[in-house]
Amino acid sequence: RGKLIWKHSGMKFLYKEEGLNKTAIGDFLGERDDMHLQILNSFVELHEFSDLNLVQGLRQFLWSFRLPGEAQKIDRMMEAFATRYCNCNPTVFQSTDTCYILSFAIIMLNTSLHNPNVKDKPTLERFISMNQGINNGEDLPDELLTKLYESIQNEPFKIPEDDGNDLTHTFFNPDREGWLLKMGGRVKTWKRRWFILTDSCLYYFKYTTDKEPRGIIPLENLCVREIEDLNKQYCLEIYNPKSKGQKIKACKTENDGRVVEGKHQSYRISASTAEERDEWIQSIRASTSKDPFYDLVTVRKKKVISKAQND
Ligand code: 4IP
Repeated sequence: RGKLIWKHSGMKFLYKEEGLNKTAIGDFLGERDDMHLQILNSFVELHEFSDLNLVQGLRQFLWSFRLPGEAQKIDRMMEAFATRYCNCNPTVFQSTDTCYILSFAIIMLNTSLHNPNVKDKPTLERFISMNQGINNGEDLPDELLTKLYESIQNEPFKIPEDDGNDLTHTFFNPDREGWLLKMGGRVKTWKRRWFILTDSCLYYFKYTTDKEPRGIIPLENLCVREIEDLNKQYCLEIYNPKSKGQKIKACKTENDGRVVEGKHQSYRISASTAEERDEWIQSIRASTSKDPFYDLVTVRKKKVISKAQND
């Protein structure tokens, strides 16, 4: 009993004490063993979410500590949050998974709307359509999603000790565009092409104003490295580390306009300065390393949508 009382006052201390390092609290609460899980649950139970909408609940929760950077820790904390929110508001969602998925969608929306580096701002309509089917196969009411969207639009989350290493930055995908020289696949001619990197895909165009790309290289499962070339300076290479000697899955446009499969075993690309090459390598790397947070949410989405289909 004494232990329990100690635990409870210890919890209140984490919850109430001003000036405690919120990064340390986040790391501590995210640990996996039973003791830490119990502490996490007790900590989350000190939050009162009754009659708060999900954004209001998240505002309170995300201000009480700083979310750690590790995906599994975030998963445990968001799970505890969703469970508590649903206990406080039992009629809003059909399952805690729904609440969990929507919480992530809101955190990502916050990033997209308020991070100046994100150019493509999602509209309310897109936010609604992105969340179709997440209520165990059914749609959440438009009024609810509209309210949550507007709340984020009007006021971003306040996040403690923002040192650039939190979720709002993790969800930001770097984009890059510029002129580069590319070597052909079978015929090794160098062509100057306008490259655009977006959504883990590399597109190249003959002219910056072209609507259709000449080629598209999906970067999933590919790697990038610096490489020496006898004829060109500042080269990088995009290659598949697992299937050497095989063609990379990509597509290109022939001179007669037909779209065909790419013929490259690797893509050799030359930049005009070492700095530019390094920036491209960095951006390509960032977009090929899959974001672990998307995986967390994807798994749940599949679960709640297929649950409904099997019912
Ligand atoms: C072409 O050489 C161009 O370099 C193409 O680049 C390239 O296609 C061809 O490679 C290569 O044969 P010529 O124009 O001198 O014939 P682009 O399409 O940018 O014009 P890639 O696949 O690099 O786009 P292969 O693999 O089709 O031979």
